[in-house]
Amino acid sequence: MPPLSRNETIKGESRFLRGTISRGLENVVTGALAEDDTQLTKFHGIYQQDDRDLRPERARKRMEKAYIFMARLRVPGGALTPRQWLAMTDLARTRANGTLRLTTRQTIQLHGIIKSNLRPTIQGIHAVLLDTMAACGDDNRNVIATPFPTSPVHAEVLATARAISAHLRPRSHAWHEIFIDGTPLTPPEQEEEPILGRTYLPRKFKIAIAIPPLNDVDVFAHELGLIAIAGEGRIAAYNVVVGGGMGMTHGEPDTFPRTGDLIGSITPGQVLALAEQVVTVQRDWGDRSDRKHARLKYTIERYGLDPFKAELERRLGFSLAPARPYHFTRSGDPTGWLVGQDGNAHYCLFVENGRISDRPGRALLSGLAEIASFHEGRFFITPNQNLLIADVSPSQRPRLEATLSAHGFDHGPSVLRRNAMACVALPTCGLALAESERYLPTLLDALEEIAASAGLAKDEITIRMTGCPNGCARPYLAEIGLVGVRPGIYNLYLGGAFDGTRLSKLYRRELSHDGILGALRPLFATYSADRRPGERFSDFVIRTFVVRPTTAGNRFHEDLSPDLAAA
Ligand code: SRM
Ligand code: SF4
Repeated sequence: MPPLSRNETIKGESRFLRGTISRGLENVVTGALAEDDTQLTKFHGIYQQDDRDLRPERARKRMEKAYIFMARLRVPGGALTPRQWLAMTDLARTRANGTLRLTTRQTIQLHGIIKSNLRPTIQGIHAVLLDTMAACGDDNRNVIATPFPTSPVHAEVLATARAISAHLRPRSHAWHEIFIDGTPLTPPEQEEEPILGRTYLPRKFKIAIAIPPLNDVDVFAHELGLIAIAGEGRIAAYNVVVGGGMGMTHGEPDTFPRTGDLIGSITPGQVLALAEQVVTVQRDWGDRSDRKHARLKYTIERYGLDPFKAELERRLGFSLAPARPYHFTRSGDPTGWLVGQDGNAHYCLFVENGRISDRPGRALLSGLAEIASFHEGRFFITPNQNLLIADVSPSQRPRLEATLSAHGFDHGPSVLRRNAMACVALPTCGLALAESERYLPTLLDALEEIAASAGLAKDEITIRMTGCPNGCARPYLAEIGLVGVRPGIYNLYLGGAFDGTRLSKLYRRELSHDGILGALRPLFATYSADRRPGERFSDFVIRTFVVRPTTAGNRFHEDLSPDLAAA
């Protein structure tokens, strides 16, 4: 047996996620925590980072890095009340870097929190009945679900997302003890983790629920995907997808993104048992020696899908029913005004790369805080870094629009921009190889011009960028994916399906800004001239042999064009 990874020992010796975090928070000699504790804080939704922009200067001055922390909320289904929104705005202003960052998993990150502000931040989150538990770490992450109340089954799906999240959450009281109360609610030796186990999961675990025809959650990118099958205003069944994931490492072909496999269907009453047993199979079968191969997608590749399904059904004590028919039409979010069958109006606000801030000419943080002060409905963060202002009464609609306009909100970004997203990357992400959130807007300025001159100004094409191959903005499911290699240089992927059902393929390696434009300009021109009626950009590049389709997740690195394969 290969030796266990270091993280397994850290978890096992942590006394259910306590480590020495409490002591570290009180140590004023350094702005950092002990190294092992930085692995444990992830289970509490907290990452230790440093401002990478400041690294050279601080190194020159022989100062320690500018340590800061990121706190990520657990918000199943993305739903927040206006009061909670206001509290998060206040924390962003008083304890963090003055911004709220909406994420691709339907939650909020607060960046730039210094160590002495961590406890007050988490207490401020707790005060409005929110938490950051299991938002990161080797556990079940924020459960995401289609946020649009326009679907008649949305309320049921939201309740299911919340129930799964509560069921799979760590049972340890460490979060309360360290950040809220200070005293143990339960002595650690009396605690138990009946589902996750003493050493928790081998790696992160992700769940999404989609309501067709919208695949806004990218249901095939998750360890466990549930596709709600509606019947007469209620959910009749959920189709079950297992083994999806995005991350890979450049130059290591045994790491790859993978779309999940559809293995059958269950009734709504079976959801919690199913989620629990998919987790326990992965808990027991997942690779605990090599974290690069520890996700469920590799467990399924190693054991095979049929043995995995057989073990799952054995643990469940029942067989899955055959999968039900379903149809997706798109990924991403429909932005702008939407009206539900009950007549309620909802405004899906496009938030560029999820960053909500006040900057000259565009005070989105203040504008949304003002809206939260009079809005009587709910807010939903979408899985595409946007914000849905839900349940807007007709009388409030003009006030909402006027408030957005008064704060410089742009109601008319191009369709290209509305279908684009980028991960955080620099300066906070310790793993970033290149810019992403700070660079994509500039690239889009140029691509908008190219698209317009090719006659594609009104065409939806999904573009996603990440600063490294980990895949946080799910670039391998975009029609155009750009993945950072080193500063200013990106690999270009093409052919991910518009509805999120097919992975992309590497098209060009190591492109600069001009290289990206040079590669896409002729493709936009031929697409505009030669496409078939209704043909999507990604389907066109496959039909015209620009790239070959990825037919299964583990074939992502195969069937490259001859020049790339040879390189
Ligand atoms: Fe991610 C690590 C940001 C969604 C795959 N991700 C990170 C870290 C925490 C960097 C780190 O470990 O030090 C990034 C923090 C950056 C920062 O400064 O804020 C980070 N990931 C994000 C967010 C904020 C991107 C965004 O711009 O919205 C998303 C937060 C989600 C949330 O709210 O929970 C985010 N990350 C994703 C997704 C998309 C998804 O889940 O749908 C993926 C791909 C799906 C998947 O997991 O396969 C993703 N993040 C990763 C990976 C690669 C994991 C792998 O096993 O392949 C890492 C690195 C790791 O875990 O070692 C990573
Ligand atoms: Fe950081 Fe890479 Fe994730 Fe971007 S994709 S946030 S660079 S880990």
